[in-house]
Amino acid sequence: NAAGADKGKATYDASCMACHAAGVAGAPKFGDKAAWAPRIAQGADTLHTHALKGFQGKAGMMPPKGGNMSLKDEDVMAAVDYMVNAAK
Ligand code: HEB
Repeated sequence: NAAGADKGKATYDASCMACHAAGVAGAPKFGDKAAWAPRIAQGADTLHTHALKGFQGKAGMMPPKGGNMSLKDEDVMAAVDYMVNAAK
């Protein structure tokens, strides 16, 4: 919904953009369809879990909640959905 999308963007801008805008240290770049396609193929549950709990992949290290543990789970998941929608 619209409120969720706003929250997703706000969370992305505050806590995810630092790495995902430019693709720092192996982070899949915002809006890069080729980089996101195989990740999106894992399914939303896996992407949400990796963003919440952190994830060591081949490209690098995704820190739990992007390193901002004060974020609410629902806001982190909204940020993931915002990033996924931008890369479809
Ligand atoms: Fe990140 C990855 C989300 C922040 C780094 N990420 C990622 C993914 C997602 C995300 C969904 C995919 C996963 C899979 O594929 O499974 N992030 C996110 C969010 C945020 C973030 C939502 C906010 C909260 N990141 C971040 C930061 C950083 C990062 C801040 C830096 C420090 N990531 C990253 C990397 C990666 C990621 C490096 C890749 C990993 C591999 O290897 O693959």
